[in-house]
Amino acid sequence: MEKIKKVAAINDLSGYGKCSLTVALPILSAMGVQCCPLPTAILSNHTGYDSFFFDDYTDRMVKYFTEWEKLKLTFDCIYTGFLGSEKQIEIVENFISIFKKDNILLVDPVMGDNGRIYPTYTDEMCVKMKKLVSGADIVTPNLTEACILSDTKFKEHFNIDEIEEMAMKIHGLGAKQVVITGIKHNDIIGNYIYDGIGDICYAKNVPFQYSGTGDLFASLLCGYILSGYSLKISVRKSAHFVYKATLYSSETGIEHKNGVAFEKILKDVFFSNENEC
Ligand code: PXL
Repeated sequence: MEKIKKVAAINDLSGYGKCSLTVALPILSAMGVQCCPLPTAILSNHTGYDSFFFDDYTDRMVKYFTEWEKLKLTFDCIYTGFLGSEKQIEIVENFISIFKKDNILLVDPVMGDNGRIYPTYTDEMCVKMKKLVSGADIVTPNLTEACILSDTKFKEHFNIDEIEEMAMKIHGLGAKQVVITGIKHNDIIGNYIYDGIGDICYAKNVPFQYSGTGDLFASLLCGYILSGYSLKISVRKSAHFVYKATLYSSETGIEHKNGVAFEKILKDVFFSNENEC
């Protein structure tokens, strides 16, 4: 019997708006992977709404994972997402120093989107995030985050040479495999992969944007990698599933900030065909 792989998912719990742990938990479970959440913050709803309750979990995180240490837990992957404070990034580094062995560290550097930094994110946190990224096996910035990590000024459109340059800079920080997500080009969307050699995977795009697609992509990528697929195939499969979920969301008229609707197609996660991209 194949053993169930475990992921330590360091991310926030937002009660409404579908992002972070409310995406990672169902997606990884559907993929046959156990998701063990380490909450970074508890929010009533994500920060894309005009108002939200935000309870920073920084002071409780060490006590929380000290119990995991006592239990001698091991993880096949450490997956980090939205981090709520500067100190918290240091705590995550501490967590990594204890739990990172020969397992995978996937850092989704959740800092912003569409050229804008999220309201809870400070400049100091951006600097600290670069340090966290330097130890990552896989890092999955969107274009906005790639600009921050590579000190590049954001603009709407980048050509492929400019994207490669950003990816090389992030790789230069120390991240082994860089996946820059959400490179829009008419009705297709690209994900640029760089691990010393550059490559781009295209998938179909839907001209609608939903919150949580970055978290959906990173959670899927984590699940596919742990299921034994190569990075490139995992990127293609993840991109295709995100396309299907976005299409479904747009067809059902969901408002973008209420989040990408993946629930009804969750069973398709294993039939996400990289060749259909
Ligand atoms: O989806 C990224 C994300 C994660 N967590 C919180 C957010 C956002 C994006 O708005 O607000 C709390």
